[in-house]
Amino acid sequence: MSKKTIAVFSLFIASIFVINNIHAQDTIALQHGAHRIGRREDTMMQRWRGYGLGQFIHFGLYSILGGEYNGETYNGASEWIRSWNKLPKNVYDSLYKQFNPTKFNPDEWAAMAKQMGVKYVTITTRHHDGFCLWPSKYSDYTIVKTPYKKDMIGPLVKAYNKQGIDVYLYYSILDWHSKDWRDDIKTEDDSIAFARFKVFVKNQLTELLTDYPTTKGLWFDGTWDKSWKKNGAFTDSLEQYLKQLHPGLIIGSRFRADDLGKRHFDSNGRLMGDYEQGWERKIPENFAATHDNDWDCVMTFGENGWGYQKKWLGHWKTTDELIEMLTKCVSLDGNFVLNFGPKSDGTFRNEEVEAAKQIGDWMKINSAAIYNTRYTGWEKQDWGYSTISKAGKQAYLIIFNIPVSGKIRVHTKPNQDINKASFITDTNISLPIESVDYGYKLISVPQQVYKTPFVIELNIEQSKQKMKGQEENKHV
Ligand code: H79
Repeated sequence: MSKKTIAVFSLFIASIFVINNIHAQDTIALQHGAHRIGRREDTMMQRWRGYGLGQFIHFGLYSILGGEYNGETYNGASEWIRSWNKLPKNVYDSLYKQFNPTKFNPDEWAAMAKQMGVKYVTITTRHHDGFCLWPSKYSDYTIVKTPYKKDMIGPLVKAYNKQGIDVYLYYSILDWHSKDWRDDIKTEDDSIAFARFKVFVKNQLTELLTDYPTTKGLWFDGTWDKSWKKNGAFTDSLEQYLKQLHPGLIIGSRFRADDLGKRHFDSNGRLMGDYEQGWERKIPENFAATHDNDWDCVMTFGENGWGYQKKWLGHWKTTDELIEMLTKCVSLDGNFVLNFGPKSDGTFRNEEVEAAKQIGDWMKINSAAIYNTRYTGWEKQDWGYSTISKAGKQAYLIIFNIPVSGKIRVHTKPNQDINKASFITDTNISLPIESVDYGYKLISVPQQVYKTPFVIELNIEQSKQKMKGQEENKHV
């Protein structure tokens, strides 16, 4: 061996030693931690990333009560009413005998979603009460036992798909109805019962993916209990099994636990799942808070409560508030998913119908700012939020707070210049652009009363060099 070969070989050995050491210092050895670092980049996940707007549907036995029992209103979320001690459990567990959504029309549901501009829908196949909206052969607590009798999931999947909307199935791991479900495993009996429950869950999930093959992903819930967290190896193998069964399947981070029972992020802080699924009724404050992960935010119209609620307790969000939330999510690389809780007859409350229509009317004009756009990386300004097309040629300023000056201040990245600014509603008319110190651009809009959030479209020119006047805003 020549001296040179020995030197190269020694360097190689040394580098392996260093790499291993870095890992040894940084990481906890895990068999069931994250299996991927960074985002999933396949076609299905890119499609997911481009959705922008989604719809959530909560429909089940709780829709009958609408958050009330015996003339009293339950103070919690309506789909949690079974856990209220003023409602006898056997009363809830007999509700299936009157579940009969005779006015349920899947084509109407899908048409409403299409008009609203949603690209994907997540439907509760089974909430925490364990009641199944599809005729599962593994359960005796399903739609088949109700006066309605017919499958609801199949027709919904078909109707939404016909409108070009992707379907995701919500499935809660919690099961208040099952004799085998446990919130913790403390005894041998618990262990035996929960082993049966795990087989049941695997069977039901296999059944759902087999019976509804166009399903794009599963939205899991109720995975926070100790029983599930103590089963990291099982949850990992189940996720891998589901993905093999259904290539391309999308599963968020609210599903499995690692070796040490950590959820969402493993014990080394790495995301487990295809996107971060922790943003329930809340939105990241800024891009740093997303840790550069894919994510979606699921949101209610009211303060809390996902199933139909007869009386609304607290604030009901206006269309402009919802559009602002949608825009904020998309500007931070997330999707916004708005929840609907249909009434037990299968129709939607008027407020939801009206809001869906208004959002759809806005989307018809402005959806280029929402679909297939991403985080601009630009300095956040007080007037609203910015998004940019995948190819980076068009950027969008979604304006909620118009400055008194009528000047919209923008700071692009150093290699981006703005060729043209116009209202998205009329790209033939150019708005004046003025370059000022420290790389800012001021876009002037007519000073008038704007009644709805509006969008300014920018044509962006990308260059390898810094544009003139875009030096960093350094302190002197
Ligand atoms: O389906 C909707 C809600 O019913 C469901 N997720 C949305 C999409 C949901 N269930 N529970 N939660 C949301 C909040 C969970 C709260 C928790 Fe706890 C606090 C879980 C663990 C601590 C509630 C209190 C459950 C156990 C103790």
